[in-house]
Amino acid sequence: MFDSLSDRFDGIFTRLRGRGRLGEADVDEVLREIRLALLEADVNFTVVRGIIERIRSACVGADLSKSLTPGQQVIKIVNAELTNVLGGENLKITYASKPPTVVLLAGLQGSGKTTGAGKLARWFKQQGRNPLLVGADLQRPAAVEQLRVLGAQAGVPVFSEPTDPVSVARNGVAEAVRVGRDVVIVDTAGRLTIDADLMDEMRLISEAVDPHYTFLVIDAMIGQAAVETAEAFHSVLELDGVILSKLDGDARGGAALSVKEVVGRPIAFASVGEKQTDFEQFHPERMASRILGMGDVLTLIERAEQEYDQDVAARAATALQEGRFTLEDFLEQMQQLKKMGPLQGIIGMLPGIPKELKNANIDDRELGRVEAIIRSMTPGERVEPDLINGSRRLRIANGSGATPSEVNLLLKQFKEAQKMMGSMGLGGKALQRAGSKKKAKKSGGGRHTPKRRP
Ligand SMILES: Nc1nc2c(ncn2[C@@H]2O[C@H](COP(=O)(O)OP(=O)(O)O)[C@@H](O)[C@H]2O)c(=O)[nH]1
Ligand SMILES: [Mg+2]
Repeated sequence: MFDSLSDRFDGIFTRLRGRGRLGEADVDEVLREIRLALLEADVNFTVVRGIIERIRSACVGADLSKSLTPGQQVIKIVNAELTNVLGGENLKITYASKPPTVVLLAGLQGSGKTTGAGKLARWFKQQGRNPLLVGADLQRPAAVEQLRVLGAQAGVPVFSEPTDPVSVARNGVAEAVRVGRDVVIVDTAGRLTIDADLMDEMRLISEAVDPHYTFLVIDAMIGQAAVETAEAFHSVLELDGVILSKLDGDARGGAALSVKEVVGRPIAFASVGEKQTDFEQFHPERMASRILGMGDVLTLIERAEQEYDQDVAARAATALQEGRFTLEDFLEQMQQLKKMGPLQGIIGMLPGIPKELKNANIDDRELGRVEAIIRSMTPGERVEPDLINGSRRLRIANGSGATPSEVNLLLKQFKEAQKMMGSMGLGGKALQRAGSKKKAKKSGGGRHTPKRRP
């Protein structure tokens, strides 16, 4: 996800970290590099100009010449700016006081609407809702069938009928009222390009169901062309947000970084793979730190909470928070990890993992080896790896069928990850921050107000 952009930032920041004080010329050079990196990532030109101007004025305001760690200051400023460009806060869904809450999906053909509808249904279900999927794409007979399969996977009923898209949508909402479903997700037909027919149909469907949320599904791979698509749909439908799909592909970041700035609507959800679990709420702050190579521990923890055993997740979170994440926890995580799908994706979210490791093809066999090594340690060694001297290392290696240097490598990597979490304050501050945000949300209510107040 945004690999080339991440790599560019990685290079820029690695050079920065080694620097002492930064003069004006140094800042200019960094800004030039950031500008190039963003343009290369297919970010809209106007957006790039805005980003660079804001970073420059923040740098001037921060008076880098006085700062002891100017490099880190710059990274912080860039992180804040990327977060801002990606939408600042994440969009919070509020539910209609008189159900159902109606969600309309729009988008070009192949953008991922139907897949997204299924994922969204699963997501709402996880939030404790009872969604109904409505198949209003009657262009191809297979479209409704595809939705039925996805609905069955998510355990969510699907409504459709061989009439016309507008009637299906309208009757779908009536059906939800009748059977007591509190969220309706309407999947619609797309076209290969924006045309008047499509826009007319979408407008009529929208008028028929009066949606609380209209989401445009955008394929992240189309880069800044997303801006044009979003503007066209926005002019007819008044979008509430974007669902960015196929972020697992070699997307360059142009779509994500351009849309909010130009259209003024946030990215609400991100789809990161073909499986139903490959779907998450979009968090600008986390995405920014992922782009900047700072890892994404919060998303990892959130996903862990969904897929993991709750107790194990709670223990891991506490261990992280208290800065005592041991090999014992690590082993427990390993077992849970297997449930969470492609390892590659998970590793990409961890901070402090070297690039070589991220690119390496890590499979379950290697996971098995790590597990074997940790299992060959005594409980004491797992809590305090510093106990492991030469002879203990040999014993562990023999016991697990690994070489002593493999044992060493594992210990080194574990230590680095532990140190990184500590120094970034991810164990403590970030989690506390997440906690206090949750509280703030409860007392303050949702930030996003639906257009219609039933
Ligand atoms: N890799 C990947 N594929 C996706 C993602 N979202 C959708 N797809 C695939 O993209 C294709 C088109 O998706 P579909 O939902 O049918 O698009 P629609 O025409 O807008 O309804 C399908 O083959 C999906 O499996 C994603 O996030 N990652
Ligand atoms: Mg479809």
